[in-house]
Amino acid sequence: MDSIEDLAIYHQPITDTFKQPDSHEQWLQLALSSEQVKTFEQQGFIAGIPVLDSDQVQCLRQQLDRLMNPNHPRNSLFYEYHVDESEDPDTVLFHALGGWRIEKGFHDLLFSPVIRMVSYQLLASAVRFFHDQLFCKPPQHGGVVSWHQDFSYWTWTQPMAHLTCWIALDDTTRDNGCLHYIPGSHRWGLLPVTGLSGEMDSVRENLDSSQRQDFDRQVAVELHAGEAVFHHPLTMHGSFQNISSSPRRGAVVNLVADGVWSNPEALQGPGTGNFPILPQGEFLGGEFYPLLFDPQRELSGEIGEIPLVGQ
Ligand SMILES: O=C(O)CCC(=O)C(=O)O
Repeated sequence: MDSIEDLAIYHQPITDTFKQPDSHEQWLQLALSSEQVKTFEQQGFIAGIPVLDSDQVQCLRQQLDRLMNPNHPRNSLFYEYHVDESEDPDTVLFHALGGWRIEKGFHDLLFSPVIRMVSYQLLASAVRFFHDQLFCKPPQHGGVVSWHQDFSYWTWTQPMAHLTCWIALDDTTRDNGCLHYIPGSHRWGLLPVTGLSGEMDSVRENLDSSQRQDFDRQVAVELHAGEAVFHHPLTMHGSFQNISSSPRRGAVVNLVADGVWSNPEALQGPGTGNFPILPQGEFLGGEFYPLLFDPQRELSGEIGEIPLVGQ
């Protein structure tokens, strides 16, 4: 593999980091229970799903250290790369999209069998990769991610059939800036964008009185390293600053149902960076949007026993 090879050309795992199931029974063992699927439907998220073992966490942490170095030989492949350059490089606040093109562990994370199976259940459809993200908050750093709904940034793809899987690479706690959610907010509809950085609660001004009551019932989702939380594209979520003495690192895999199409006419202004946006009306597919789970192929058509959203 040469130094600038783009890993996006591989639409299957490149390493043995994530062993793939080879029978229907093995897939079934990874599936959420019907209670967990109901919880997702009621709350708009389901937390504490084990995705990585400790070796996989270690492997991704090492590769993340490399990705955070702006001199990485494949840095130009990121879709977006944001570092707070005024900070010391060891304590930098980091948000980037596109790590899957650059480091093998983050490429193969897309093919985590748990992510593949759970996304199938929560999208109730064949699953395509949308994009990935890395969110790292160094020790004792502001790093607020204001309350938001992911779909408010994704209207350039339609219809809304999206899912987020946020994976902890450190134990996440209230002190180090774990994710917070508003249960039931996925039923609020799409609210205007109020921004990701800055004032944590700016969204509050757009809420009606019943939404404000929900807003006050926000919950912190603390995770062990290697666990994930899956959330609906309209679920309101955000994270407070890291006031602890250790980093809070997270990897995100964003997914779509197969059949979602590109709608760049909805994009306003700059800000899409190096994102591989397809022409208007084209179905997401091709090099940058691999198919991750096809129930007909993986489950040989025997899909009846697996609980899905909407059943
Ligand atoms: O990692 C964070 O604190 C924010 C993550 C987030 O907003 C997201 O994955 O949609």
